[in-house]
Amino acid sequence: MEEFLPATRPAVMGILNVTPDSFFDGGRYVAREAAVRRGVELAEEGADLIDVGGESTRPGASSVCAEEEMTRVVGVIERLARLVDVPISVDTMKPTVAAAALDAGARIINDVSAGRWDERMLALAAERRCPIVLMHMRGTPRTMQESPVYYDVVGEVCAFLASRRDRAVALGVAPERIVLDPGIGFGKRLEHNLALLRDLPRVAGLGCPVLVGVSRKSFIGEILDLPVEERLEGTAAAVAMAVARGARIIRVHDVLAMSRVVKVASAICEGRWAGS
Ligand code: HH2
Repeated sequence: MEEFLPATRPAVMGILNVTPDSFFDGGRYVAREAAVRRGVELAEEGADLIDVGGESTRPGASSVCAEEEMTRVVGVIERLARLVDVPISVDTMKPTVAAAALDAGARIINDVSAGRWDERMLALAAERRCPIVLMHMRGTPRTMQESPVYYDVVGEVCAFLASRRDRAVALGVAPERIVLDPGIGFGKRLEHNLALLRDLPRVAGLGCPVLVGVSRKSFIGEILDLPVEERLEGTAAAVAMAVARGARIIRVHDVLAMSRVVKVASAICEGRWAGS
């Protein structure tokens, strides 16, 4: 995965949801042209990676069949891969969608089920020798917010991620191609999300690059009592803290603003910056 990450700071992954129902950008980029234009804009804003998704994973979202998901993402990835020099990841739990996306030019798989939805995803990553993001989630998007209970959320998430990493390695994925993600907002209450961000160094201690997705999520809305459109500053605070605690990839909607946040937070932590 290192080949896709900047040497001096964490990477900024721009979100491109080709869906009618995503919690922030749902419906904005359903038309292929609009999605491709947004992808180019994300690249121009400074995205190091672009994550293209065709199925919303917001709490309670209903699932989409593989054919529909493919129709949404494959054409967009094909066009975008020709237009921008930014590696594209595909945000999907379905190996058939991931395979078609890789054929169309995506280079990374982002599986929020960590290969539990369909374990053939791990075999696919092994076969294609591509990096894969393994994320922690309780249950499925439909059920994940039904009273999540943990005794030790950080310990349980770390144990889950370690076991999914080991499973991926057993199925042939090279350890250096694995990225781990604590799954902020996926089957977690506010206190669980805060504990995971506070104790992020324990997740990073598993030895793989860590991806964190906090962008405009509801835990920020709960703290500030603000709707999704007004969570930019809260996102900035969470991004800066995630950088300080060892995140290597930050997944965000607002690439221009958050890449500035990442650069300053990282310069403070590392004492170096681009050009230093
Ligand atoms: N969060 C979302 C979707 N995919 N992937 C990873 N690895 N980590 C995340 O935290 C993550 C993710 C949810 O955000 P978004 O894509 O904006 O919304 P939706 O699922 O409604 O499309």
